[in-house]
Amino acid sequence: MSEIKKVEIRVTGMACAGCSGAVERALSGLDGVKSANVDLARKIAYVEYDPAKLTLQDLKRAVERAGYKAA
Ligand SMILES: [Cu+2]
Repeated sequence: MSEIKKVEIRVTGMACAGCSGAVERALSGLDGVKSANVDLARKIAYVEYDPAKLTLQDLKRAVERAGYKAA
């Protein structure tokens, strides 16, 4: 069993709760993501994921596919 990693990803381009919900769904839908919570006011996505299945880069790509910028 591999260790779960926690990261904070800065997400820009979100304007409302619909946006943060879309980012959460994009991240949660990835195989290997245990949890994804987006703080709209702080513009940060808090993600717990399995590094054996995904990289940080994969998480950022999912955010960008949903239409937002990840840093
Ligand atoms: Cu929105």
